[in-house]
Amino acid sequence: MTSPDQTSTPYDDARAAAERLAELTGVAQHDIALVLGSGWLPAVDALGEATAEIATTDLPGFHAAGVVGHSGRIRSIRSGEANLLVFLSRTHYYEGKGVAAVVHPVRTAAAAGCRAIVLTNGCGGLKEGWHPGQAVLISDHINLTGTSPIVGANFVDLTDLYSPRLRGLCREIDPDLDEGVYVQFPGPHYETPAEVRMAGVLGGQLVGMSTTLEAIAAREAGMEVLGISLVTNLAAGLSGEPLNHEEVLEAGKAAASRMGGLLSQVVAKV
Ligand code: 8IG
Repeated sequence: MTSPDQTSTPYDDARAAAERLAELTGVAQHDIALVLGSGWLPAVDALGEATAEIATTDLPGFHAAGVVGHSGRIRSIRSGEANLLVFLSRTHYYEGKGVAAVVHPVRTAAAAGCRAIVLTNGCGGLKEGWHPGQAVLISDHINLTGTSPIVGANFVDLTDLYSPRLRGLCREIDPDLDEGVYVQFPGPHYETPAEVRMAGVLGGQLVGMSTTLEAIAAREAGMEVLGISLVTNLAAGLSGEPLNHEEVLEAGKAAASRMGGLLSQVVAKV
């Protein structure tokens, strides 16, 4: 990665990345950002033709992708009147590169002009009746990482973090979409069955390793936030089977066309 100089803030770094993004893609301003989580990559083609595709490492401040199924690329897609900025991968908290690295794409998207961001992820589901391959809207979150992307006395309000307006638009598209509270564990190990029960007691229905820090940074930057989880597995201890990452990728493939349809209809309405 390019190492920013000592005096630059994360916001300066994001502005520098957004400037380079505009040069490399030829797109002066982007409108809506999407971050594709585990299992969501196959849905990207439904969003439209790529105007440009670059490697995250072409931009200052980005690290190489660390997970199979996360490709380390950024695609600019023209969709109707909107320019979509699609991150085909994310940096996870468990990679140990720091919280600023986790939210750098979010801040770059804001600096590039995006007024809304769609954060997707693959996760474990707790609610009875949910099945692998099902999309669930994130209604709220519990951040169990013990940290924040915000440094300093900036007391950002997180009431209605996950936009009721955007969730409403999603339910106009698919009235069957359920909602749940997303609990971010630090990972990279999956939860124990006892921790899954704890998440349920705390009021969670979705367990994962991403999204909450990005949502906070997006709110700080003034973007509207939509969170959509793909339940790729029943949370540990609920299915009688061990968890594995291949199952996640399989659930994504199986759900790809439905998720692609949902995302393309959502961005048309945002
Ligand atoms: I995909 O069951 C996926 N990511 N923490 N727990 C956690 N993260 C996940 C899970 C899960 N499934």
